[in-house]
Amino acid sequence: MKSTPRNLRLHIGLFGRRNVGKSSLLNALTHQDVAIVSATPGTTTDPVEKPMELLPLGPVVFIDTAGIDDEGALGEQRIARTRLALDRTDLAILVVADGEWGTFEEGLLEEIEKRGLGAIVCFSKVDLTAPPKPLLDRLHERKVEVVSTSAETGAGLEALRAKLIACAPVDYFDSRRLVGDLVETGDVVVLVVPIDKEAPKGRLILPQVQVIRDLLDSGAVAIVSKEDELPGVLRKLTSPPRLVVTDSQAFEQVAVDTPRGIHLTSFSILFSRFQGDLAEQVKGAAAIDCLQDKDKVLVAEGCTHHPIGEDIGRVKIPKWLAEHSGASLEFITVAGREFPDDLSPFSLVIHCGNCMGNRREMLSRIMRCRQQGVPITNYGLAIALCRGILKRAIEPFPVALEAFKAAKEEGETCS
Ligand SMILES: Nc1nc2c(ncn2[C@@H]2O[C@H](COP(=O)(O)OP(=O)(O)OP(=O)(O)O)[C@@H](O)[C@H]2O)c(=O)[nH]1
Ligand SMILES: [Mg+2]
Repeated sequence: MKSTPRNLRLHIGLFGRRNVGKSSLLNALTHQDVAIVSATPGTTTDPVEKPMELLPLGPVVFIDTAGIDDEGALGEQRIARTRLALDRTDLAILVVADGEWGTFEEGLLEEIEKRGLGAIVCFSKVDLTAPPKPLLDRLHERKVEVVSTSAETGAGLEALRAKLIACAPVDYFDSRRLVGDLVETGDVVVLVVPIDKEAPKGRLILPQVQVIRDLLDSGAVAIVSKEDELPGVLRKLTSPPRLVVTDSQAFEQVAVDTPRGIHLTSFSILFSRFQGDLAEQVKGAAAIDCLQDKDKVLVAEGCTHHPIGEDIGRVKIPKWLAEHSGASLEFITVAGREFPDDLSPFSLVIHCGNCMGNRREMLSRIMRCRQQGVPITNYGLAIALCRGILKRAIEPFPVALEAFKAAKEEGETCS
């Protein structure tokens, strides 16, 4: 799989005075020692760029800048370089420590807003000092997004992640590819589409159409086949296809008919990656193996009228889950905009593929689950897990495969 080009990554800039904890915040958010931290003001002298996967947003670049309240000639050069970093920024975090807010912060916030960038004011080091109430009120009145964090204790980091989702520019969510980034011009991809009684009359469903369109946009060739015809299609091809994508419900048969050397995945997995967070939702699928009697499972449908057969969320998934887990489970279904704030009663959330929905909303839901420690997966991933084929279906996505293996190891004790 090709990595995401830098220009498609969301660029998140960390700005603020010297020593306010910008580099510490970056390290805490990413769980890595990416940037040098010290008590000496002016530690970061040049902007540092770090491309990475920030769950659940996806590929981002963090720009850790030099603190810009410097004086003198050297300070001016630093200020100039830090301002240049604003040019590459999609979303700015303005870090403030000790409630210190003056013309410097005002100027920076104005500049960020003037450029039409998303802005989050982050009060850092809250383990030492709480942000002053009058300042909080003022920022609130101006509708500025505010969050309080401590890199030391980890407080507020999840809230900051949630704000990053809420404030990321719309085009970031539109720039992702469904499947086109997995193929090259001329590649052949076989799509397996069962035509059963649930298939709508006379047409394909939207996720299938979107996959075909995205393949065409990449110059790839899409062959569409029912599951019974797949072995014949594979025999007729002079070289193996780049990828086979199947409807989750036909996965078992398709897995048998597709030789091991060929990458195989499902429409739901492509949609989890495109609309949600595949690694997180794969971890959620692994949690199915930990379900116990009397556990409550929330089934969330994005549409009030689900296009793929009425009963998948209400009948089939509950049946398969009960069969697989052997537990007597209680299912609660919600649809459309409805999604509970309090997820604590639930042991698992199973969401539809969200093919009609918006990614920001899906990520916010995933985020809410993460914050409350409730695993979340989607229909197709849950089906694949119940049928023992999830691992193969995520082989084309190494990050998700690693997340799954780690979750399975962790879940062995099901604590
Ligand atoms: N108690 C506490 N100390 C913190 C926190 N975050 C950072 N610090 C300390 O504050 C000092 C400065 O942190 P840095 O992360 O280097 O700050 P910076 O904004 O990157 O500084 P420059 O690169 O010099 O502009 C270090 O001594 C950190 O250990 C926090 O949340 N709590
Ligand atoms: Mg620094």
